[in-house]
Amino acid sequence: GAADDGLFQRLAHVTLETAFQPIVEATSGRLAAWEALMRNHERAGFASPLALLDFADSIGALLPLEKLMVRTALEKFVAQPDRGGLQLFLNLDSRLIGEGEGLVPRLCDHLDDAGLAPSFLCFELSERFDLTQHPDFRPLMERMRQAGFRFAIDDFGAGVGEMKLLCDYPVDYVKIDRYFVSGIGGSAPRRHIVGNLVATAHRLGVAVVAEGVETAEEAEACRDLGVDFLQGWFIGRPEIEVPQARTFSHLR
Ligand code: G
Ligand code: G
Ligand code: MN
Ligand code: NA
Repeated sequence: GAADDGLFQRLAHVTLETAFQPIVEATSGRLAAWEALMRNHERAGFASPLALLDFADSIGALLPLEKLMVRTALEKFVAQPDRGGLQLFLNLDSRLIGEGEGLVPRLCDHLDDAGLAPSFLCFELSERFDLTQHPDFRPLMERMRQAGFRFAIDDFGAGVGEMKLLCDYPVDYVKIDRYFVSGIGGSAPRRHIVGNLVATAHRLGVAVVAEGVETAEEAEACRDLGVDFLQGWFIGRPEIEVPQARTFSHLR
């Protein structure tokens, strides 16, 4: 319809950018990883990557959009001289991880070209796609983890299904939703919930990332509770510029 025509016009103006946001080791402040976040040029004006992704999905263009996004992210990252030991976290739509056209083999090729091992990539699983409804996904994840890829549960606690994922899916990280991090220093419920999640995750051999850390107080509370990694505006905002390996000394 007319509204769609307008969207098509806007899609013609989309210029994809990749923003990178740092993830640091909670105790040392050492840079551990970057999360790649899709951005688009303001002339296209999709307010959020989700709006752009939903539209691409509605016209059957989700796969090419995400492939372009991954390629852009990898190219930017690989241009870095100082990338040793760092990981890249990706928010790929889980349907594409499992699809038949070979996103994963392609990824392996890209990584190979760049001299990177699969363990360099960590896929963030989100509730937007209910993995538990797709029995093929878990064996795929197991194969991918054996190949070295990593998985994280994104926005942990914000939805309803994450506990099931933690129970039955082979993940490497849980990323605690910022709802539980915001004001954690002054919130006994948050401290109990995060403390218990850390204990549970560690027993399962899973590392914990706190998302949305906006203040020094929140960073300190998370660290005191045994959270392994910190991410949020206090550490660093998502930035379009090519990432540099740095130490985040204001954390110590
Ligand atoms: O960065 P921002 O807060 O605007 O991101 C909004 C949402 O879009 C987040 O939930 C994030 O996980 C998701 N997102 C960001 N980049 C990508 C991407 O490349 N692919 C997919 N599928 N989701 C993304
Ligand atoms: O769903 P996902 O966790 O991938 O979404 C990540 C989004 O959260 C990013 O788009 C980013 O812009 C946003 N974000 C990252 N750090 C912070 C923060 O410290 N505070 C707030 N309010 N948003 C953040
Ligand atoms: Mn994410
Ligand atoms: Na998240």
